[in-house]
Amino acid sequence: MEDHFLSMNSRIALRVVCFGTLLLLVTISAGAQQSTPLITNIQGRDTISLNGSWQVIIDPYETGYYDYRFQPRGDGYFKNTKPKSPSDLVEYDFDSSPQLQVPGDWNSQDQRLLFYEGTLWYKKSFDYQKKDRKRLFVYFGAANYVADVYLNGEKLGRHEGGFTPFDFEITSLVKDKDNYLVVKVDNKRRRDAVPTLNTDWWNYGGLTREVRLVELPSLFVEDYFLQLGKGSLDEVQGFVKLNGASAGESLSIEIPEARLKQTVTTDSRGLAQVRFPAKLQLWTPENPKLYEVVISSARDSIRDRIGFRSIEAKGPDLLLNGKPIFLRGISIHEESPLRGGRAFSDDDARMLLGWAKELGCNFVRLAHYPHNENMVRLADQMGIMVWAEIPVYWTILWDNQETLKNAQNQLEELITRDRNRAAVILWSVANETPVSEPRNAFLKSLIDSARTLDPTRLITAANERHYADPSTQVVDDPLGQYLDVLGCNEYVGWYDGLPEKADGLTWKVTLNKPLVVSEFGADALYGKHGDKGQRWTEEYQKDVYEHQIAMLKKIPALRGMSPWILTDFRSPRRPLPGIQDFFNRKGLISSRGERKQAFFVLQKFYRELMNEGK
Ligand code: GCB
Repeated sequence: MEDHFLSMNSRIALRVVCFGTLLLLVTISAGAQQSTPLITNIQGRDTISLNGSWQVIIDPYETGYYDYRFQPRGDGYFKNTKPKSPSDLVEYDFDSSPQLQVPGDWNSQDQRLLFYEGTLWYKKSFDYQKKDRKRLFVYFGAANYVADVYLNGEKLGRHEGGFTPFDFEITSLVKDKDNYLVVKVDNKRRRDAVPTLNTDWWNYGGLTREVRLVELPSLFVEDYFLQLGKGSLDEVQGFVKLNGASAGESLSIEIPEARLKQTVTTDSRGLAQVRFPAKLQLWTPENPKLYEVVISSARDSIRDRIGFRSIEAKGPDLLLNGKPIFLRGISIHEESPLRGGRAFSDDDARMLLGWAKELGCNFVRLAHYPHNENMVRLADQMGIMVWAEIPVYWTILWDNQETLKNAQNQLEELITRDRNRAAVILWSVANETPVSEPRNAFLKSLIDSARTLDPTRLITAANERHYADPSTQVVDDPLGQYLDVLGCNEYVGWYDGLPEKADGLTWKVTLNKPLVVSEFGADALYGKHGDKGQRWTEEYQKDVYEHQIAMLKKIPALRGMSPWILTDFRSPRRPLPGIQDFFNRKGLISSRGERKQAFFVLQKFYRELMNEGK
């Protein structure tokens, strides 16, 4: 299996998508070690969970990694060394160290770690019954932010980016007994990283999503992309990629309920193009129909539940399956208000999306980074359309090639993971980024990649707007020319004047494209009451929503909105004692699950829209 142990000096990832024309994107990422190609649909695989208690060592000085001359140590904590005799000096011991739960951020599990930004080592031991002709991978749902992964003292690789999955093949390293998997996770913020130093959310560190061992046959379905072709309502297009295969392997794609079966053959890269006519019940928010799809090769078979629908922008209209829609949305951070900390479980997803439904939403903006896969899968089942985004936020280093590569990689991992989900209609490449030539070029390059990786969905970004004169707001960010949908954040009534300022504003959108107001809002502490002119009260927040809704109704190109935000969330930028206490209080729901007055204002508006058939 040594030849499959792809990792060492460079990675060449081939992603080929056929939608009319054959597009070939070759990503060559240099770097000392890399993960193996991302495996799609881990949930559909035979896996062994490594979730649960892991031993941890807090290491703010990175003593487990560097020696006293600050050179990487050959005998770092990843060796899990034990003293061999009473005179041996070993200054750490995983087995008597404290434990943390995985999945889970470290900040919300130990009060001492609430503000911690640095390195923490995780260790999990396991036995494994090796199976003939099976390959074994270790899969991480996400680790924030840089993860260095070791098995039995050997380095598997490094992954950068806090919100996307990665995996490593461990077939040749795993033993029957006493394997030890060690992960160094470092969440120090860096100027050149994605996101950069400055954000408005908590920098939750650690193994924040699940960890699994994945058993696969020698030739296995690594990735697939099956959706209706762009603009089509009756043709499935895409590809299947067979890992370990060369030309001439036969694959079938079956949708049993629709009595459809298609056979295709791989090319020299193990890749098979797919295209077949299919009369299917289309996925809509009202009827989120998912079909069981079975992909089989001689030695592998995987099932998924996939919805089929089309999404297009035509002039200012958004068309779902050819029919105009309005996005009744809300923005959501990946935070579990009741438990505290990063959301990761099915229950978390059910709670957050359940609240969005209660509000009357058919759409959520999963801000400001890729949320966990459960969330997107549940949105698929519940009929909630999704805006998915990467953490290109505020002032990224636009001129830095490494930063761009990093953002590209996060985008590729997000799209690879989620492009079979009908719920996802929009990929967003950025949030509130300041206009400049280098920024435009950086984002244009991300937009191009997104289109290559997925030609079926619409591309957006949450941009800003400016004043042409004191009563005219203009949406004319130059990035708009490359986008399908114009996202725009504005805070009239909170950072920008008082609530009634909205009444006198006219909006101009220079391009003939759909506009989504991707943020507006105001902070309110649940239970704090007063005059509507008093900041931080529920009355003030409610007033902002009332004036905003009246203003938004008058924008002709408006095709959706995702106010900021469903629930209060932690942010180090929000220190005001007694009010914020390190929470951004723009939630319509408090950090204890209580609905604020503005919740009901938005709910009423969304009900009106629904009654109008929107
Ligand atoms: C924004 C950001 C969002 C912040 C929000 C706020 O424009 O996109 O991340 O949390 O404003 O509350 O200031």
